[in-house]
Amino acid sequence: MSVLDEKLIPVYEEVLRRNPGEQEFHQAVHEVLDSLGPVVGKHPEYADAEVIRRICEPERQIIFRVPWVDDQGRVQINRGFRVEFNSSLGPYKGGLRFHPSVYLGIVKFLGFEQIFKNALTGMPIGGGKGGSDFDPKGHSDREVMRFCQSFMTELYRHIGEYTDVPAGDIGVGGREIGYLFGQYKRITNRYESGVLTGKGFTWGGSQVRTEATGYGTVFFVREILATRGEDFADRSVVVSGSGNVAIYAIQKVQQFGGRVIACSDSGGYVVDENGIDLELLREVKEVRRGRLTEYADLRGDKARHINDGSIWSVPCDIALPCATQNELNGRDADTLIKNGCSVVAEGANMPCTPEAVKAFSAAKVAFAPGKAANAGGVATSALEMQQNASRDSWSFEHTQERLADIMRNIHDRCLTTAEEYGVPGNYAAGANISGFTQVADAMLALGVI
Ligand code: NDP
Ligand code: 2IT
Repeated sequence: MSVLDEKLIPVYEEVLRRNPGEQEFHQAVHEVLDSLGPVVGKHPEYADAEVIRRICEPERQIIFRVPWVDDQGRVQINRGFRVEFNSSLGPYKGGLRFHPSVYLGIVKFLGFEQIFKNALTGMPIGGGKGGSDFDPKGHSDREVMRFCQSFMTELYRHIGEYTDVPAGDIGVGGREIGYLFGQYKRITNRYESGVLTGKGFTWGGSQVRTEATGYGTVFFVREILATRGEDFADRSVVVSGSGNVAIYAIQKVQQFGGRVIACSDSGGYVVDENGIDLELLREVKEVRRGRLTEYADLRGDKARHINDGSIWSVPCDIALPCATQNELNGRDADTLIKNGCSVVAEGANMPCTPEAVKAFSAAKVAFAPGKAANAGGVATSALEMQQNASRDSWSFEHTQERLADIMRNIHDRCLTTAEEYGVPGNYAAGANISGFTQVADAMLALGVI
């Protein structure tokens, strides 16, 4: 890891001391602090008011028991989390992740990232995140429903349209949001559409929210390419993951004329040189909730499934990590660089390790950090909240146009801020500084709270 500005070292040491064992949270904090050296020099008022130390401490952390009964009649116990990190710009906003790896350190890292990401969208939303170590994979729809109902039976008292507005993330899609919303409605006896986003279109959801994160990432890359007078036509692209973000990133790349030649899940990756068959992928993943091995079987000779090694060994012009944190390490970055990759954009949250980011920077590969490049999902959630508040519903075209504008603004904001603080072309520093200063200014205005 790089060395922090001397004023920020005690802040980081305090984070390590107060949050032992939460490695992903430490990493996320370090990555932001790493960009703030030029900011503390220019703005002594932030240090005077201890803004950075306050930002690193969540406003509220909720941990709860989630008991439920499985299809065999056995009682199962999971752990639920909601970390309400920062509400200076609006109600806490951020997804829920259901995955066996979830513990407090993961939820805090995601909540911390969310503060700055949400600021970058320009929408009035604070930062939060939640989830559970429950794994929806391998459970029946009824088990998932009973789990979601139990989860919401505790969570409902902490959330609300003006308080905290969860959405999806890994393992939480339309099905789970439906069960969660149903239970919230039942307990509170309120049809409070604005309490959750990612709802189905016929019951308070927004057009484009399903597609928004993947589309947004590709819109962001389109802006990067445009700065060089380039576009997606005939570019080869590798997308990791094959869930919500990956599927719609693949769709938009294809619409823009690019060729996505590989994608993955936790069981390995497929290489499909003629381009991923999106219809088949959606059938396998969205309808059957199946594995990529099935995709490869159904694709016959056209695709190969590889269950060891790294998807990043597949040569490409553009790499879009869209699966999970720390899935692309320094070695992977070196391979991508050697193979001529010139743009990397994070559809997932913190998929690139610090070593990978450093390698991209040294090789002058354009690197778009998740806070900026995957902000389209939460931005469209904020558009869903807007529609719920006004009891309105917009067309697909209009909503997609708003999303494209938001991604263009974030792109430009990153570049302008990077330039202003003496790190031209550094999207990661631009995103961190721009998101941070907006939140810090609001915190100064609101007093010591
Ligand atoms: P999904 O659950 O729809 O898909 C996740 C994909 O990533 C699956 O293909 C899954 O494979 C793979 N994956 C997950 N965990 C691991 C792991 N530990 N190792 C290897 N592969 C893994 O989630 P999303 O597409 O919604 O989320 C993907 C990423 O995007 C996450 O980092 C999330 O935080 C981020 N994100 C999501 C947003 C959204 O709106 N949904 C918004 C912004 C960011 P398998 O099925 O085998 O587990
Ligand atoms: O990481 C993220 O930005 C999300 N999972 C989406 C959050 C949201 O509230 O839409």
